[in-house]
Amino acid sequence: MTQITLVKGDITKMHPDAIVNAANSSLLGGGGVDGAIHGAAGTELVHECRLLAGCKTGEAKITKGYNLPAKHIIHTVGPVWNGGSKKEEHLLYSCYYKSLELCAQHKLTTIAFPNISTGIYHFPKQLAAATAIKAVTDFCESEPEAFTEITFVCFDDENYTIYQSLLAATHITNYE
Ligand code: AR6
Repeated sequence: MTQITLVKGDITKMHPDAIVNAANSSLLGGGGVDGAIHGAAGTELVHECRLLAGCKTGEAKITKGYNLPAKHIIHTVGPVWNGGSKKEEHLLYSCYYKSLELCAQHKLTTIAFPNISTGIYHFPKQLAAATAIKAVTDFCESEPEAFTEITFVCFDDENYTIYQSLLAATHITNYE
């Protein structure tokens, strides 16, 4: 049984087995949550990232967490919102699903996600939240024993409010 948790705050302060980074395809750092994660993890992170040779949109790669409280980082590249006709929804779903698959392959049982693509990449927040929740619930249905806890970490009030109401409507009540 997986507990789905909603929190408001900074993902770099959290202690799950893995936190997810909303990276770009270079994996070499950037702004937003990516900048915060690289800043908190320290410069050794970018050295490991260089060895990964980038990442395609909708895919995910794993590194160590270095100075972060989280042991690992799953780097995934969300889609840039382009009006909705460029498979953005499918690609965002894939970011969440493949991050979970990669964690499960490494026997990691707790994971925290930021709201991928909803910042600099301008994905509409309501659709992004619905897509994220769908990917997580689909994964939990197919592999109910893989995770003990999956956390959605919202940095801004708007995302937090959207997740609160969507999770309530989905009857997922194990959130803070
Ligand atoms: N903890 C949790 N969430 C955060 C934090 C934090 N410390 N900081 C920001 N957010 P964004 P994207 C939220 O722009 O849209 C980078 O330059 C933020 O409020 O970080 O996927 C990459 O290198 C928003 O809801 O990522 C890429 O080039 C969410 O994280 C590009 O930005 C995602 O916003 C990726 O854009």
